[in-house]
Amino acid sequence: MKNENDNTKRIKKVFVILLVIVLITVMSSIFIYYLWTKGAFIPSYVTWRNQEDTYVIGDEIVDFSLKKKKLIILDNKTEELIYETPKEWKVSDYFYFDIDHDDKNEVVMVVWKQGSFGEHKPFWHEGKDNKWTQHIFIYDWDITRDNRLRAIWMSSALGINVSEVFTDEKDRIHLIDDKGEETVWQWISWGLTLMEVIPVE
Ligand SMILES: [Ca+2]
Repeated sequence: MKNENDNTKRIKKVFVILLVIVLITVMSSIFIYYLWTKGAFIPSYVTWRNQEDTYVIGDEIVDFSLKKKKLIILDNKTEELIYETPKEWKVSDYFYFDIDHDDKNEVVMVVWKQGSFGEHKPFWHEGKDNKWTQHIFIYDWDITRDNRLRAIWMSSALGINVSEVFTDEKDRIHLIDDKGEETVWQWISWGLTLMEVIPVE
């Protein structure tokens, strides 16, 4: 009789443990799904580029390095750090070309960051703005600044699931989204303007 009681107790114990495991798994899954729907994770379709380039800009020679989602710029001779992207940013790609046709190259970054509103969060948006969104930031090279970069155009959240970015001979930017649709953007008078949508074939 005692053995039977012991067995029943053991079965009950195992059942309770299993029930707790199942509950924890279900609750965790629901929580992770909730975070995912709120944009708390960077999607897997993003192509993260690693690249190193050396540029002669005016009298300076500088090394650009995009590694582990961070862009840094070093003085080529002294190896002194000139610029690094804030740790809150994830840089998927960058370009150095004349996007605004003024015969000087700009630094163009494709950046993932949390909080698309920045300083300008609307009053009706409650809670922390921690959704990951993609942005294109464009900078002039400004010798008067210690970190050389002077922002000239900072996009708000692109609203496109950008997987890949490239430029063309007309100094336009092509964005490929997660479905393969391509959009072509060009600097016309101020900022980037959508010029063309090339649907998936
Ligand atoms: Ca330019």
